[in-house]
Amino acid sequence: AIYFSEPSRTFNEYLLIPNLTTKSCIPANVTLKAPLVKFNKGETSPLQVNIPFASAIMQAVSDNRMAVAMAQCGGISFIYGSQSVRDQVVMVKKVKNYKAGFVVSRCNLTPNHTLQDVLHLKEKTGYSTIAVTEDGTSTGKLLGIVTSRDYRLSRDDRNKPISEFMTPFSELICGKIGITLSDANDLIWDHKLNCLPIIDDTQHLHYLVFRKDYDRNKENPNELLDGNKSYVVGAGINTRDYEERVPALVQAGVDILCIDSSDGYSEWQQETISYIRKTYGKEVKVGGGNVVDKEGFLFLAEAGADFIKVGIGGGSICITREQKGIGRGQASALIDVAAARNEYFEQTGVYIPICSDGGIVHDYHITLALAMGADFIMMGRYFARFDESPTRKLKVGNNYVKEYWAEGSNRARNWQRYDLGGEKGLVFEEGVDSYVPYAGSLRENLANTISKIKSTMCSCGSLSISEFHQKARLTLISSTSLVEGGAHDVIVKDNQLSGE
Ligand code: MZP
Repeated sequence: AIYFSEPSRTFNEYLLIPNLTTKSCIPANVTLKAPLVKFNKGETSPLQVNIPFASAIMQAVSDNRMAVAMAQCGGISFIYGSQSVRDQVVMVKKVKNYKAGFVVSRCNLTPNHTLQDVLHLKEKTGYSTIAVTEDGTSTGKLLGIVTSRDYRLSRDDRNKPISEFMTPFSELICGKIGITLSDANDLIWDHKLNCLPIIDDTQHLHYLVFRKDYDRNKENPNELLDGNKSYVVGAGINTRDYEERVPALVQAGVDILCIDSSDGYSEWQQETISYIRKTYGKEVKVGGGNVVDKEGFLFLAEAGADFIKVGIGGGSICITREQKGIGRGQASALIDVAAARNEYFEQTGVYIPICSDGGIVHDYHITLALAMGADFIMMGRYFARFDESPTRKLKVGNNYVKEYWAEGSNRARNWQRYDLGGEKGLVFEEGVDSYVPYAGSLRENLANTISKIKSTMCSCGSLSISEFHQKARLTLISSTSLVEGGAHDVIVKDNQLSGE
């Protein structure tokens, strides 16, 4: 046997050391743009994300709804492949055909109707948001909307025209796409997010977002969000049915593929990539993985992968290490693969982005992964907690939770992810079925995470991820300094103790 001299390390064992922060190094100047696919020295990647986040290729994480939300936030989802080709294609098409703007309900009023008319219509239909159009028809020009907030504010002004209290279209930008206001129910203004949450008939939550700086010359909401362009979306594939799945996904307009496997250092992946290259040349982008060392990286790089995913056994729901005894601490895996990627770049002039997949527990782990050389980060648990994930929200005890199950659990039965040839089927489980604490909306949580990352990057004197790769200085921590890192030697107040 060959023994690695260094132990297998995790993110928890590292910290960043600050560099000089220059005056221009402020969060507003930091860009988190990241390459998704390989590119030659001096060029830029043909596919990039504005934030270095990918949602995991999992049933409990990445469906079409998550994919749209991720794309709207500047990241990317890889729609899970553990479903029929047909169902996966439907999801990809839903993302690609997603149209910005919103359809006006059949229950409209004109600006000259009164608040009394609004209340009457509300009573009759149950809708608490009413669209106001020029002529009161659903196809008429949209002038604004009246929400339940307006009714509350203006109870005494029942005879005043709507125009006095409606939210004009000029202040409205529609984050929702595809449902009619008439499909919506139970609308309550969200003061914190400054937007109007809408739940459609499939119980999915959408938002109408209001923005003050809206360009008044542009009246068509369709023109406002991202033009006729469609959202970028990825999809997971496997090494069994790729001759059927890949053409169907390509036809549906998928932007990038990723071979979804717990162990990517295999001839099966080489064959799959080679099929894609033979059939589509460089046109169709495909990532490979997962690997945890230089050998695995080089194998997939030579096989032609456009990006390479790193991580075995570190996922929050993963029991591969317990079941099979393979894997590697995520930090060690990443550090090794990043070094191999840099060496490969120096030798060939080809930069292959690497994605750190799984094992992110705290937001700062994301920053550490970027510092260690990851170009983007794939997460499951993180995204499963949000409204946009495809799973049920439940109340367990006094807490709200969302379901989150592993691809190698009996629930998902994604045997292709663990396929090593031979018989089809999942022989033993490599993951668990679990709950994660419900955490609210993707957008709000992402904004918080991103501000932490940017702030740390400023402390480390870096304005971009590539600069961070070069400048970051990391230190291993001892177990005693780990204690020093949390609140210690004080009595931490909580509501019960302090009586607040
Ligand atoms: P995490 O973000 O929840 O820690 O990890 C998500 C990652 O765990 C996924 O992207 C995938 O690589 C991995 N995963 C998914 N299912 C299993 C399993 O059944 C698994 N063991 O390890």
